[in-house]
Amino acid sequence: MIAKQQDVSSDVITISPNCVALTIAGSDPSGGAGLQADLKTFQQLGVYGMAAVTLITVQNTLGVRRLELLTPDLVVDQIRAVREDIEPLAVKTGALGSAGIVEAVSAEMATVPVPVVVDPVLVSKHGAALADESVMNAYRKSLLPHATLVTPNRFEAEKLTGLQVNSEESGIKAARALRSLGAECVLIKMGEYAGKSLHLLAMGDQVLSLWMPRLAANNTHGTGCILSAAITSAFAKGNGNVQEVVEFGLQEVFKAIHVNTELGRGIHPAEVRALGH
Ligand code: PXL
Repeated sequence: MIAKQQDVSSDVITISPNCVALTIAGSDPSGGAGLQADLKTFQQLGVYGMAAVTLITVQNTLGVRRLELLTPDLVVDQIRAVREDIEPLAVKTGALGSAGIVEAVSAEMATVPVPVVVDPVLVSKHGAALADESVMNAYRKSLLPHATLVTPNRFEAEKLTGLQVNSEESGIKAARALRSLGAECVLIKMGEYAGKSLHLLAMGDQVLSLWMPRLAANNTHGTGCILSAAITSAFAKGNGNVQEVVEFGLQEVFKAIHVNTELGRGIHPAEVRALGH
């Protein structure tokens, strides 16, 4: 039987061409982190998402079992193909995996005229190393000078600066040091202090301490990716005020942790649910 064709012309919506973002990141097949979290976050926040893959993880909510890197030229080819056709209005980088990929992506970022959010996925929020010293060096030398905003956790801030980061004061010093490495703005995710969650935002000569209530929740898988993706979405929508986009991102993560997915037997994923279903 042939279905009757429906008149859908009244259902066609046109999206603003100004709402396109690109993530350059690794795959998490369980959907909680990596490029999957980025794309879902873009979508929920009204941004058309594109993704260039850097690496593939084999993981679920219990942990990562395997990791395979793509070659730097394959990563670059994806970025160029996309940009020749659809120029994003903001870009974010997630897990890049090797010094070669960091350097190749950095050379592409040098030609990007829009905000670049760099989430340096180097050390897990529990302190486990995810990248070796050569990757660290490549971030320092090649990618940070192209970052509009870099969003390390406190362990990543330590690795990138060589400074100890274990207090608000030492975090402020590290944030300034990261700016002097070339990042325009810096957001350090400090974790829990005095029962609250602390983020330090360095812009120009200023370093702001941003405090949020701390939630005792188990659905925090992917929150780092969600934060940088939400910030990238706000940039893609045309907000150039860094403090505003960072505060927007922090609110979205706070709300995403309230979405109790209860999925998986490990750390449950957080999820942005801005569309109301
Ligand atoms: O949240 C950091 C991160 C980024 N990218 C990928 C990941 C993870 C953490 O699991 O798997 C692909």
